[in-house]
Amino acid sequence: MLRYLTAGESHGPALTAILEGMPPGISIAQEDFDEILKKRNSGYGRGKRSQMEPEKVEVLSGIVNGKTIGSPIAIMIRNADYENHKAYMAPFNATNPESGEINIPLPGHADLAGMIKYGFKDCRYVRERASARETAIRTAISVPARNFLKEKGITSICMVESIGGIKANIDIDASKENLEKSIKENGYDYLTPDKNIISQWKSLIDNCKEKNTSLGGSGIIIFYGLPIGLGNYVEYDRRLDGIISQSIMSIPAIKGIEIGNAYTLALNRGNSADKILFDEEKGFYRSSNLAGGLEGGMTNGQPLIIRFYMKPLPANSKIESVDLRTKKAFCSEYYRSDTQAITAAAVVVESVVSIEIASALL
Ligand code: EPS
Repeated sequence: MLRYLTAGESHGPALTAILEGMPPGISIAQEDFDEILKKRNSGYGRGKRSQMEPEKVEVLSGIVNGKTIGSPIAIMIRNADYENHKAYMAPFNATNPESGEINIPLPGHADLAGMIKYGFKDCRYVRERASARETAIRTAISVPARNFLKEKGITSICMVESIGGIKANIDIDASKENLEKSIKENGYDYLTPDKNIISQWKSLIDNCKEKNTSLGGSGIIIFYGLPIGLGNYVEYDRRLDGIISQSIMSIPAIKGIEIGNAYTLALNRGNSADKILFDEEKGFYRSSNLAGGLEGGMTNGQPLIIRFYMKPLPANSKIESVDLRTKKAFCSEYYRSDTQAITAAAVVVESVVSIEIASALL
């Protein structure tokens, strides 16, 4: 079984992670980290912060000469923006701690509940750790798991399905090769196989950027090549659908997930299960995949199909809040943000699920 922890504040010196349980002998290259982090950071409509971070992974342990050695893997990404926040984020002898105070809790963020929970007098420390910046290191620490899965013939794709209510036309039953090819051709900016949607998404993003608002959306992740029986039905906490859901719902701004055709099935009356068929050549097989590859908490040999739903990010202008010092109504102010981060979220969802699938496989 794999387990991992991350540490790091958004504007602190660095993000770090330790992954324990990877077997020895898995090939890993520096470029594997570079490529996946570039993909996470590339979406059209990402904010200034993502452009200022070089996202260079430093491997501190567990990988020697391009292969895992079975011991815990520790990695680090330094935050370039720390230089601009040192006055209040330095671990010792901060020169101006008060200058970092955040006194208007941002609605939609962890700010208010977090500061009350810990008894902080402002929101800085909550904002720093609750920030989606943390998902950079979660993406990076998925690389050993991704490479392990690839060696076992398990691959995945991630894509954006909708931005701001404008939905792409995606045939999820198309071959993996075709989907992958179209996504690649359309580029990391949009991460979608539907070329025709891009101009609409672009004008929507440009429009929202001008107004300092942000867009919600949804994405699809598909895993191929999974054997039958990953996960378990015998105990609630070993059901793979539950494990996967937790990992996805822990990503900031993700408010819902769907496995297979769940939301459509919920409207159905009568049986909506995928028939079990048998053929000498194929063995047991299914002619449909409404269940999205999971039945009874286990993989059933079909592609695993996951959708995630992300809310707009809250750092937009003028949401009603309260000034913590005066307790008077005070609108939150615009703070630099991502106009859309659904492209990034798609990569992050694929990353956290890769770790859980690798863990189940082990
Ligand atoms: C985030 C706020 C923004 C985002 C950040 C998540 O950062 P900053 O506060 O520095 O402007 O850019 O996401 C990332 C830095 C990232 O790498 O994805 C938040 O408050 O959650």
